[in-house]
Amino acid sequence: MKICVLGLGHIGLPMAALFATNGYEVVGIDINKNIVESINKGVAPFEEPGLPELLEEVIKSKSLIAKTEVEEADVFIIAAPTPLDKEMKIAELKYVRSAAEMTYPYLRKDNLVVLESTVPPGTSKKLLIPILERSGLKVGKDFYLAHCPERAIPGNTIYEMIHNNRVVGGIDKKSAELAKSLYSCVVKGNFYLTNIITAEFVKLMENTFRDINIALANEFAQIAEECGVNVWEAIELANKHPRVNILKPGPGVGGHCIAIDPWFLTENTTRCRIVSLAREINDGMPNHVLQIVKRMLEGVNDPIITVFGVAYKGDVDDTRETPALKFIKLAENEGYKVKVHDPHVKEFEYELLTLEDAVRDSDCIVLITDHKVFREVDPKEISSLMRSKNVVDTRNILDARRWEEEGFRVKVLGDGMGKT
Ligand code: SAJ
Repeated sequence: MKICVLGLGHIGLPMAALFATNGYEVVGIDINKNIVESINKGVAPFEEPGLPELLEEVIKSKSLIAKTEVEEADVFIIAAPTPLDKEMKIAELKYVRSAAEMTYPYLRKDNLVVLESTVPPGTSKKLLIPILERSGLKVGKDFYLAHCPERAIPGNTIYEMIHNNRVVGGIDKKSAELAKSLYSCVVKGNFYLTNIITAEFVKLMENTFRDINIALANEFAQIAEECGVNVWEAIELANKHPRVNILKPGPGVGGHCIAIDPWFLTENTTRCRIVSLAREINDGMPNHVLQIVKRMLEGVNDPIITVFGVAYKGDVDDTRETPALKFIKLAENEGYKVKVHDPHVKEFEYELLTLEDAVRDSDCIVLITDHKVFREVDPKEISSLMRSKNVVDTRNILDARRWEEEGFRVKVLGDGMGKT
């Protein structure tokens, strides 16, 4: 059986490699020539644990080949990105549209098309089917269509692709069954079959649920600061309740999913209230962090600050929708000079400096990303380089006492018991 995977990003590439290692002939398609070249050399174009080894194996065995043009296959999997139009807060579906347009000339009787990309409810029916039927084939009669949204988390993608449960929505029962049997050679989790729009909706509900719960944690952090409570301790205690599981506050929500998918729900209805509010609270966090920094640096002339971490979360190199960017831009608008350090990230809108260069003459370290390496930074080694010794820890990962012993003033987001 031959599978054509369209879109070799964070989801498409690992999925293509997993199919390839499980006996399928896989052709991966991407419009970006550099990505295609890199994959064919066996080099993963982004950081993901386990992917380099997997890729090396399937490229060597030729079970996966990357190309820029679609070709005939038994199955087409569309894993194109669905970014957010930031001004309008609606899904930008041009990549899904163009993947469908690239597919339909090669569509043959009894083919299966699977949409993996996260989309607003109704997209498969309203956008995808009319394009695919330009082939002259009828969905449900001549070809099959399913939506099989991915739930794997960046940083643990390979494991989760294999072990997570999958919701599969079919345009009809046969389509869902075919998609299930295709994925079951890779996926060890359970399958739950439904119709196509429900599958689209479920995926958005999952990520919206998470966004709202992070917003709640962020609101608790702000209330705790005003009430003189340490929110981290309070959350730990509240979570001892058998039915409570509060998430962690932080500098905002980033990544390609949680910060975006809730808008795919709001664009389809006038009834979203809590969903939009959660987005607003989470998007307000970089500004809240800046207010903390401002209070710490009151009276400092020409302040220089150092941002620790621009990846959207710990131990990944991914900066998509990172709250760090908004924080940096707001800080610059405030007149601060901002220096950036992130040992995981290779490319960013701002120059990435070594630890020493980033902290030299700085007045404050603002820890945005919970990379493990930041826990290991020795305050003793950098304290003499800094102009004034201040740290804002938005993830509560530093050993505050150790930093304070070196003369640093430390403020932890959500800690209303702190001294500043
Ligand atoms: N965050 C917090 N507090 C928390 C948890 C996360 O502030 O307690 C922040 C993170 O720092 C990050 C953002 O939220 O900026 C999102 O991180 P995440 O770890 O929740 O999720 P992603 O975007 O890396 O991956 C998610 C996964 N969702 C989860 O529910 C864990 C994954 O299951 C989805 O499949 C994926 O999005 C996707 O593709 O939709």
